[in-house]
Amino acid sequence: MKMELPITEQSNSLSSNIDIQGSDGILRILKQCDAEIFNGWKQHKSLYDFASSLENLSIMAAKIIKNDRGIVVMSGCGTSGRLGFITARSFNQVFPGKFHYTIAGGDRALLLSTEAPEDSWTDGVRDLEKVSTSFEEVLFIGITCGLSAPYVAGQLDYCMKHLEKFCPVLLGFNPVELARQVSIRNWDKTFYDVATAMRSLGEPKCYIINPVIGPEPITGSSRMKSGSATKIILETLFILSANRVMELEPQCRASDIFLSYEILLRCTYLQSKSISRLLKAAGNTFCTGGRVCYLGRDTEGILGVVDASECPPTYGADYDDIRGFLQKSWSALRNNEGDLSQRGPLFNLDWEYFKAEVLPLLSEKDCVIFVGVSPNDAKDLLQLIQEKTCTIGMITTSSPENTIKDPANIISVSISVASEAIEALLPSSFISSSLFTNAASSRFIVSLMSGMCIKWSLNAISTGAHIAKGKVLGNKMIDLQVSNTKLYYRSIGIIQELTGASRHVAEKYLLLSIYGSDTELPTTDEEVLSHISAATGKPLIVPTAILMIRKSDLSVEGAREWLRNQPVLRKGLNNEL
Ligand code: F1P
Repeated sequence: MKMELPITEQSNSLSSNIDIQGSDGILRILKQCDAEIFNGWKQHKSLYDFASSLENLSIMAAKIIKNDRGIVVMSGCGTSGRLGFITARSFNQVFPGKFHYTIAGGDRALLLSTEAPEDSWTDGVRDLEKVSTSFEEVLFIGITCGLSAPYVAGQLDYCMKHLEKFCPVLLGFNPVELARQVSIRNWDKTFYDVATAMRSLGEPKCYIINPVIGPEPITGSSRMKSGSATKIILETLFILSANRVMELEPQCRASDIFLSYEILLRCTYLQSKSISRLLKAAGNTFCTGGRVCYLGRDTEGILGVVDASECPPTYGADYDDIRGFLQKSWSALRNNEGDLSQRGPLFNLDWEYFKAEVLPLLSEKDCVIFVGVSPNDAKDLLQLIQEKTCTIGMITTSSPENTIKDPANIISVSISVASEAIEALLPSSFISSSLFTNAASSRFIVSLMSGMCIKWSLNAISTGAHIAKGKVLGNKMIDLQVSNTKLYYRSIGIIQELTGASRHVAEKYLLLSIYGSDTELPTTDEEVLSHISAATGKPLIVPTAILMIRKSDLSVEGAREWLRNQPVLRKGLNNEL
């Protein structure tokens, strides 16, 4: 029997021709796909169906937050881990020291893709033990969009063995039946085994929050809709919990908070025209060999750094193609391991570093986008960048009455947030609480809201610019890094789908492309891990394999040469998919 593909790995019929759209068309498609976060997908339970589970969970979270020896730990791999980190960082402003995170590969993975540790269930257990050892009660939220990461599976399993201390929560976007059933190295369990064990235990011992939000606009790119839904769910949960800890009346409801995020989505796409101009500018930058730099500060700036960090694994981008810089750098991040800038140039995030090392290299083909920073906040830097004649963009959010006037020669995306969204996210009880002064509470909530709008805008720009560069065929990423088991098998699926080849043939050509030579190689679980290490860091592996199958007379070298001359694969295939 053929196994149904997990929904997070399926292709979205709304976006099947996204690669041949102009920037306005790309945005229209993204808007429709993002709407599925709230509308749901087919017969499955949607976000709103989880409102009461989240409200129950918020009672548990509030109890743990109130306990002097209780903490919340969020954990995940790649984007999921980064969003856990960002949420912990935000809510520590409300309840200092209560929110912790673990991420596969440690803090370097906040910036760089390090997918290999995602496959280690023992690393997950080790990291969880370390963070939780001195506490007596822990709410553990394991985030894995695909219900697939071994790192998270190990942690959830560990929690289930210690229910006297842990309340495990699985957050992801597939039904439990579609959790990953691939064996995990050195373990007798699969992700599916862990998820079904959690389901048998049931609430309130453990929670599974897994609304189905439909396939990603770029197949498998869970940084997009799944990442946004992760952010919405975590923030909703902790806004509810904060209300409970502070014993505020009236209590707000999860569905009201979801509704405000839904309004925020509309507010964001109401600016489609200006986002589209910025997307087009970033696309032109890529097509002429230029670079895109995000310059941001605080949470919005971190979202810029994260958006950029996801492009190398997703699109085979170079780290300098698109890069985020953050005012005050590592001290603004407030991460577990502190300042990592000594680890090499890619760990230098500071605006000062940008000014000294990047700015001198900029020219008219480059594009600099300020994220959450208004022209007045960066006057001097703005002027220096203007002198370099590069394209300048600026993404900000504001309440309707404070909308900034577009500065000359800048593509400005000013997302004006509707007051309805502010009201629901900022319940009156929150404002009048004694723990929170008015100004602090509204600043906090506004930063959550603008973060959401900024994430949607940046995802659209970086995705659209890579489409313009030819890194998407149909709606499939075709130049992904083959750097862990999930990505290895995803690559085989992409090759199969775009060539019609059998699984065996697709894997054969994948290996041919990795090793550059034509020998039959074994594909046992152990061997797959060594194929992954051989593939890690190598460019154009999947496009090379596709091309060799589609143009049967091409050698590996011939295919690589072909791609150097014509990076947009679909054009070279006469527009045929
Ligand atoms: C985790 C993840 C993704 C990343 C890539 C590899 O996925 O790191 O964030 O984009 O697909 O896997 P998941 O565990 O959240 O499904």
